[in-house]
Amino acid sequence: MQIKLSVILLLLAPVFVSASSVADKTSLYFVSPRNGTVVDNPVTVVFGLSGPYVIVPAGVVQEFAGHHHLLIDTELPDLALPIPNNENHRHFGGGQTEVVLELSPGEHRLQLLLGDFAHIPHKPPVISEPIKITVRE
Ligand SMILES: [Cu+2]
Repeated sequence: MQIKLSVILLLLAPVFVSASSVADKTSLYFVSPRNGTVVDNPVTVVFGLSGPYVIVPAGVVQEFAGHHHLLIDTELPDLALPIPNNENHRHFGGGQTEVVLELSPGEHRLQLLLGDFAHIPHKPPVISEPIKITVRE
């Protein structure tokens, strides 16, 4: 009985670890601008993604795939719900990997969050480190 249980656990283990290990191997980051930089309008923001996750348009149901969301001057939303769609939560459902923004002068916080076909963060979520930039007058 002990042996059978061990075998079952061994067989199940990869199923439990795969989603988190795939997320761990994935890196979501800003190619530009760099954290802490001072920039001029318009600001070209380039999204970087490396690892097993890939970018697909919204609506495409595919494992370890999603589309970019840019969070502007806001904290992370509820990760169990669809990401809000407003000025502070921009969706790139076409599969875009960059955007040109006009931002008000001053400091801004930017963060990237991947969402699935239904705009819901993955489990576990794929999130970038937040960056701070300063837009010149
Ligand atoms: Cu979305």
